[in-house]
Amino acid sequence: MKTLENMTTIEQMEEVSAKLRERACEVCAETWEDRNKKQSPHCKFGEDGICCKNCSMGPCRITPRADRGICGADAHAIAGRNYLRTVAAGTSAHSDHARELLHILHGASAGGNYRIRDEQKLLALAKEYGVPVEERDIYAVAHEVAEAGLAEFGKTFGHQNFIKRATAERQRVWREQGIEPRAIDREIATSLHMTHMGNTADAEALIRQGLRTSLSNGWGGSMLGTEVSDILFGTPTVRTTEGNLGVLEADMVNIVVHGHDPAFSEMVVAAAELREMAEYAKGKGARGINIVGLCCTANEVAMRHGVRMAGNFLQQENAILTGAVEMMCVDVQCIFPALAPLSECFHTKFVTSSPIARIPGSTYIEFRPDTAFDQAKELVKMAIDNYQNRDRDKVYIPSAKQSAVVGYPCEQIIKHLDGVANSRTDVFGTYRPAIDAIKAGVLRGAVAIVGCNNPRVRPDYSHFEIMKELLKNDILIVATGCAAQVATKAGLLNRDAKHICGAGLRRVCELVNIPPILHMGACVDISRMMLLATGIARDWEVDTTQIPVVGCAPEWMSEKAVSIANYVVSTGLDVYLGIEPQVKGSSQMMELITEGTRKITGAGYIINTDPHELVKSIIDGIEAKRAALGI
Ligand code: BF8
Ligand code: SF4
Repeated sequence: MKTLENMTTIEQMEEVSAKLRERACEVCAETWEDRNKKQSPHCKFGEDGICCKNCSMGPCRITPRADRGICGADAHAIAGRNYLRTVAAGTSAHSDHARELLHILHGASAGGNYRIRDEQKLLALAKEYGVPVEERDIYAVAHEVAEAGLAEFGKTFGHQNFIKRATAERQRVWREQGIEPRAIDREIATSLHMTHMGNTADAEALIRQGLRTSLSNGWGGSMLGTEVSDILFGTPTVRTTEGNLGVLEADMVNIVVHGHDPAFSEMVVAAAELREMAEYAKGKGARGINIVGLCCTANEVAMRHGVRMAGNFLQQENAILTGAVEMMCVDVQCIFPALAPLSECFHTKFVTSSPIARIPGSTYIEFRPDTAFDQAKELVKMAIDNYQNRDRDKVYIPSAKQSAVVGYPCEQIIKHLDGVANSRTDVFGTYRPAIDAIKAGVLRGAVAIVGCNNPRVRPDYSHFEIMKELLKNDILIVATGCAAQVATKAGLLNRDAKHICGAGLRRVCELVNIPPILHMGACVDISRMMLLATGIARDWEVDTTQIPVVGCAPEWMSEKAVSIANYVVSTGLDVYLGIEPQVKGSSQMMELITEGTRKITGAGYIINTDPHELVKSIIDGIEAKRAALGI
């Protein structure tokens, strides 16, 4: 029987990082640790959100001597505007990712680079959009669905289509509170307009627009991104894979795909799997091609192909520091510009592919849907050719890796639950078995752990501590993004991890044959979590805000994370944050994000930078929800 001893601890992960950092010194390279030191202490005005440079009379900063900017904007207006701009930027990133995918769907064809992999999902979406399907070619349907999806970005009137998927109560709340999301681009533009010099100075109005904009992400852009990825590349299914830097191979051509948009990585993975490429690699003295993922791309390709995962956000430099990576190819988001100079210290080719993420010092090969597969083959060949340039003396591949079970979109969760209740025909396709387990107290509730890692706290540590404690307390975890990668590296996505769970959760894991942390995908897939919470609430016949399910981002850092946190709160789920949002300089904003939103959506943030205190408040929060439901 395995125990926690079989897990990889944070100390062990840190030991590996320290060794790799030493190597960085040897090759005169910098890492985020070095740059973090130089940036510390951080600018207090920025940290508190009270620096405004929205016009060139500024920048203006709020100090004890100056309680208003030149135009008269106070700390609340400035912090509120900065916060709303953050939500808008995060919304734009997720939504633009979806837009790219919709264009690819629009160009998909039977003989082309991109094809339909999940017809059922496409037909279901067509039905939702009112696109006729009878006696039509599947690609004609796909193109019309893509047009309908693209229309969500700039629709002249009305609201996001997917909000109809929410509970009736949620829809009522959004309508009555005036935060139903309109066109995605409109919400982003409105946010930028409201925060332009001389416009909104009222913190609550800025918060409300933040909620509305975020809803156009969670129940708009992100949800579209997930739907279209599933249609084009297949809805993920349960697979076993491995994670951490030990997945790099000493005698193979190592290619790392990093970023977010699966349109790129899918092609590179497909090209790397070609027999001709394997033969070519052998001809160059390698045992074969080893393709691995980083960050959210890792989650995407692991869930759909079982591709192994090299690590999360703060591990991106470590991958190159192994000296064993022939090529790192990236698309968009969460890519350190530092990878370019770092790659130059090794033989690694650093390839950028999107006009959205241009990085000096990289090899830029713009990826185009019509030539995607040929371009991917060229890239793989380029990586193979680079194998001979690897300096064996510079190679250090840490041995640490863990096996992981991944690929639990809502469809798979339901399927597994059905397995438990297969003798009861009345529960087919529902979350009722999970609800029964929660009602009986076998499971106390569920937490969605999401987000990045962040040098502001000990990286990965908060995730790990919170996860262990929740599992011990019979709380099921669903995870995405870099949080899911922490669980992978630690070994918590292993079915054997049930042994560190409380008796109730362990029993459920055994019965359903699942790990105690369900990997639901990339950050864009937090939309899946919204549908999961909605499905549970619906089958329970309550609203999402009542169920003992919450969100937690222990080490978040990106603008996308702020947009996500806002749509999770808008969906009625409390969000527990381990990093403080940059609004501390405004008492009104602090009140609004923790309490004020409760009056609007029924949920808010609970912030605590101590992971042990944070997890205690999560457990208390879940127990309070249970008590309110009378269970
Ligand atoms: O979208 S968790 S560091 S990789 S932002 Fe980025 Fe954060 Fe990782 Fe994915 Ni999400
Ligand atoms: Fe200063 Fe107002 Fe201009 Fe901001 S908008 S920089 S507070 S004058």
